[in-house]
Amino acid sequence: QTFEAKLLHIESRMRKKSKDDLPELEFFMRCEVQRADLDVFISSLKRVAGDVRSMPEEKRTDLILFPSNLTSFLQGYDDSEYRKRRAEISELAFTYKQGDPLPTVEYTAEEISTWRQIYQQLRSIYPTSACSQFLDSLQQLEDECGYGEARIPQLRDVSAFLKEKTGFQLRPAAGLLSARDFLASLAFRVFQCTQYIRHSSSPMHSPEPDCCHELLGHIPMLADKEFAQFSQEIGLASLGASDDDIEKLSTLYWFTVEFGLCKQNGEVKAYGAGLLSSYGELVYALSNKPEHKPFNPEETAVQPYQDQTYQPVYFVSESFEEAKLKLRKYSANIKRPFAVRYDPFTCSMEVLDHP
Ligand code: HBI
Ligand code: NLE
Ligand code: FE
Repeated sequence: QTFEAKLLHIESRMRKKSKDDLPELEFFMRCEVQRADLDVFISSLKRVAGDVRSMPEEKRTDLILFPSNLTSFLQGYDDSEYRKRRAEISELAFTYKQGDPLPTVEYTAEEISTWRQIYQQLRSIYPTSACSQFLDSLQQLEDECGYGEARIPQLRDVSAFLKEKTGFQLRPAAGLLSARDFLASLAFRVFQCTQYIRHSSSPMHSPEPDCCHELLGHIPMLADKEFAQFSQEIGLASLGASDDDIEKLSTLYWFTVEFGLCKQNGEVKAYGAGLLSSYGELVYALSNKPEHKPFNPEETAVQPYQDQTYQPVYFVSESFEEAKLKLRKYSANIKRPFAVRYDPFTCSMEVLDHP
């Protein structure tokens, strides 16, 4: 029996049936089929998959799901308590499904004390180190979204704030995702955030993302319209790109969104999230120790980078406007099998003809 089915989305993840089982690969798909073909469709899937389940009718939504297959997580910390806590918080992200309310975490006194220390130190140097867009957004987050040294803001509140400002929404992530998955979600104005906090022994720099990095580094920047647009455009450029191009876009992302510097009133300021969440690297990046080069996508995209310690080189943009225009020109030359246009009203992609 033949019929037509349109695959609208596919997402894979590792999932355990119960706590002590080995994780199995699970696929989550959204398809469009004629109602009359539905039973045949499901039974043909059953021939190739171990276990097929469909969503109950009332839970079927038109929301697009995002990939979240993890490449690596957990630094080799020697602290079993800490590892246990990380696993517990990561589990919230593993079991999260698109459309669920964002999970909240009750942070411990020790975790809040790490946050407080980071907040105090960074807050004192932001006025002289951070770009003006960051400072404006941080002020708003402090006024309207509970930011401050006393408590760690919850993703749920922050996501609602961002949605209002720039349409960005958050999704919990258990750790580092593959570059392709991470960039793809940016195309839909979805930002994947970790929820655990770095180990209390290294508050001033962590090689991995943690909630301090997401909340202090990324969120204030994503609340800026121009920057949100810039971030989404890197994501859009990644859709359908080859592995080589993903590697380049990922490097561009690294030297802009994570470690970018920009000029403001003749001074160099930080806008990269990896700098704005690390007191150690923020001070270092703006000192005369590292090299500063002008941002130029062709050159930046192939610059080797450091992901365990401070960068030897940073790229300086004249403005976000300039960075965006240069990135657009760069992206236009990426070869891909299809072109897409984002529809902000339905939050979905429209696939255009072959370019
Ligand atoms: N995953 N959760 C998470 N957070 C990131 O910032 C992140 C990632 N995966 C890949 C990645 N960043 C980098 O490769 C970017 O250069 C895309
Ligand atoms: N180095 C950053 C920090 O300490 O907050 C995190 C960078 C994540 C890519
Ligand atoms: Fe980051």
